Amino acid sequence: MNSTELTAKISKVAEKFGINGINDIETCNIGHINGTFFAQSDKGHLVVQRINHNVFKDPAALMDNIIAVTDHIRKKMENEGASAEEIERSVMRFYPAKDGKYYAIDENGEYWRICKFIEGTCTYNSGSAEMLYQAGLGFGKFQRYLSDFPARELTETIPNFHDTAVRFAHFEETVAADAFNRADACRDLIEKVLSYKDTAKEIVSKLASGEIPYRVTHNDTKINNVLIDVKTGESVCVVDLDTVMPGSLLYDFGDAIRAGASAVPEGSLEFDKFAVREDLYKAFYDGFSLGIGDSITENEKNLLPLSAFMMTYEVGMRFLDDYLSGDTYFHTDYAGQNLDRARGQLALADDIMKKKDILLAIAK
Ligand code: GN1
Ligand code: MG
Repeated sequence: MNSTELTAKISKVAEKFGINGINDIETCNIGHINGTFFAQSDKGHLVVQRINHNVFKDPAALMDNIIAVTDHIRKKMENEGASAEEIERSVMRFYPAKDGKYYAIDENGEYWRICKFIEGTCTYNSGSAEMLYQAGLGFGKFQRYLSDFPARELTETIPNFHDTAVRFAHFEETVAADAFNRADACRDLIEKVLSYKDTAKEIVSKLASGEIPYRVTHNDTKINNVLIDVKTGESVCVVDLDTVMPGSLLYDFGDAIRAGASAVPEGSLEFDKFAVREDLYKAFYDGFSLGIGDSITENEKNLLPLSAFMMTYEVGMRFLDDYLSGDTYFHTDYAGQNLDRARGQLALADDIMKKKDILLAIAK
């Protein structure tokens, strides 16, 4: 789409929300799932997103979740004495469409939503210890605000999202089918994934037995999902709320370590450089535990290093599964990108497993 076509497209979407004067559109290239655009308008700076409804089967329920969660956080902040201005900056604000729904469907059956752009903020794919600390604080606080949210009211936007055992079973089926004849090109990685069969069950079985509690969690805590104030470097707002669902604190901790505490970021082709950095792990842990308050249990604490392994392993397996399935889930920019992503993540997972004891000592 050229820029005139894009302006026409976004303008037409915005109209459904009663928003006019669209200009200055920028395409956001971060994220593997939704389509994201920034635009100026008569209502100010906006984030316009096309919801991937191949991934999110029920966009209406997804938006109900997001509105409920953001309303809840706003109320809690208000009760804690935060100013209206601070709340506006800290919590995502979505615009209703003309029909009152928080999404609109275009002529091609695509789902769109619009929220306010929070000025003076940016995101990082990787960062310094201070940045990791801030990201930890942001995600920790987010979980604390939702600690009394009635989980029953949330729709599971992607069933079994972090059920690593279910994902493992799916992976076995994908390998057996090998529908695109790609398995021979990556036997080493397939064997690696399969070698962790028993480990894959560990966290989900502890959740099922009640050894660790279910909580309302974010479930996609890449550090670029926290907006950072460009002037102060402080965390401002947690974004990408599509997967807020009942889960485990470990999912949020582990995924953030995977994405933020690696020596090289996801997507790097320097496969031998994937390694967990202990300083970044500690920084995230410090921020996260401060943000979440005293509710982290001893069992959860003991499982933090395993969670970092698990989330890295899980996404490595998901990338490889998608590669073997013909690249239908994660957006790719070149052939073989999901295989490359898998290679990096599985190398990182191995490194985390090797350093489990060192990482455990950090949180003690
Ligand atoms: C996807 O939303 P986005 O693109 O940041 C994925 C996450 C993965 C991540 C890997 C809904 O996140 O689970 O960890 O890619 N989101 C969904 O980069 O599947
Ligand atoms: Mg996401």
